Amino acid sequence: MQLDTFMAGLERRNHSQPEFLQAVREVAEKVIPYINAHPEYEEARVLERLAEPDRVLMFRVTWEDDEGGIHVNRGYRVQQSNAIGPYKGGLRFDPSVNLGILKFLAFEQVFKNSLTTLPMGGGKGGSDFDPKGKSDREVMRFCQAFMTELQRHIGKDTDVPAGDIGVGGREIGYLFGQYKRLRNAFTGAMTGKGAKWGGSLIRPEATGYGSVYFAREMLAHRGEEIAGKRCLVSGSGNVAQFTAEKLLELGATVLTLSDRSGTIHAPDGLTRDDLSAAMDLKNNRRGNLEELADRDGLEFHEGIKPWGIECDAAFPSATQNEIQDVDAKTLLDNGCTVVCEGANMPSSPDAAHRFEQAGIMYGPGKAANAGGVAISGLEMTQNSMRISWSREEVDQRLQSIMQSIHATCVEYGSDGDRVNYVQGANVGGFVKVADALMAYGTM
Ligand code: NDP
Ligand code: 2IT
Repeated sequence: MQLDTFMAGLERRNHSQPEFLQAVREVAEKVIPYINAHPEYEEARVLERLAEPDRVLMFRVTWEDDEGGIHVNRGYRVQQSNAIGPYKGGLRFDPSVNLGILKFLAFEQVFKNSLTTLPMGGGKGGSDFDPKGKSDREVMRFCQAFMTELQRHIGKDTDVPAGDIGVGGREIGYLFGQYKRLRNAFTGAMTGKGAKWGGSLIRPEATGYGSVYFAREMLAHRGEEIAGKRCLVSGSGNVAQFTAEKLLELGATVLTLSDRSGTIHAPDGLTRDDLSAAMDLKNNRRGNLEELADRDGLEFHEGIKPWGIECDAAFPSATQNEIQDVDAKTLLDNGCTVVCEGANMPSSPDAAHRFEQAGIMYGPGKAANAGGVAISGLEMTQNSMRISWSREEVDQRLQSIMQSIHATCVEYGSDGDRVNYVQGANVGGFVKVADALMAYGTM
């Protein structure tokens, strides 16, 4: 099997979806050599099948603003693969959302969910709705309209959505409330629910904490520790906040947070108070980070990303392609030896290749940020059992899942005394799903 031939076919059918093509190419680069060593996968066309979603749902969402104006948005759910469990993955509400972006995210999710060790297939959905500047009641009406259509396609054993960019606890509440009402059933058909209404403790923290646990594993494998490391964090949403929180707890220095307006830089490191102020600003007041510029010890750099600041470790936790090749070069020139992806596909292809070639500890998103969906999987378990585990129990399970993802990366990605985590995560995630497809025969 040839990478170029495979990609040429894919490009013909998906030419207007650059992010999807980027995500598939990254997997194919690592998986095709493995397939060539195991020809049964090639004969069964396993990679071709995985690159074509099981189905794509697209629908109109009509909702009314506070002044009575009518708005039309587009809703999506990409059900990529249920080979090893119900479709599972988040919903993204952002004006940039289109089919190609959701297909990239759904494709990534298949491999990520496989790595978690839990029985979850892959999916993703969302809308081009922009929650920014909308009142709570407008967001509620949008979520209710969105779920009025989506509810017929999801369910606890079918497809279990959760949050992503622009979808947090508030949105999950409105979405799940409408699901429950229309189906007259309280089931675990969504995750990320509030702890008082079926959610799991630690789910809000899980992606960020998990990302730091993964960095800790990469460092431990080289006999290093996270305490004392100077870290850049991008984003200031769910993933970034709890990445920063865990880094502070483990004795690292957090130099930055960022958002669409720019970067907050704390040359001596963010304090816990700074982080609390950022959380209050982003979660309760939904403002921009520049509002923190007048706090002691903080500088605000408008329109700038964090990557130019000297650091030991980078935790990109905002969005796709936020690290371009020039940023990767700067990070490496400045001595950065850890890149741990809290976001999905935050490194451009050139940037990712540069990190791989430099042999640094580069944890790709599908391994490093799998802690969020892993705890979603545990939320599904707790819902099915109708029990709730304690914080300690869930956190312990999160740590051991991140350890086992690291071990899978070592198993499939060892290269001399180094680990190529891109190779390890892609091949390690692929094998389980591929073997399931083989077991089912032609379908
Ligand atoms: P949030 O909506 O909570 O936060 C997103 C953050 O990233 C915000 O600070 C936002 O800025 C910033 N951001 C978004 N788009 C851009 C952009 N185009 N340019 C600059 N900054 C941007 O989302 P999450 O924290 O949940 O998600 C962040 C990333 O992590 C995404 O890639 C997501 O797919 C991934 N992820 C999320 C998981 C989860 O459980 N939530 C699990 C695994 C991965 P602003 O505040 O200005 O809007
Ligand atoms: O990208 C992701 O893994 C998520 N947004 C979380 C998905 C989930 O189902 O918890």
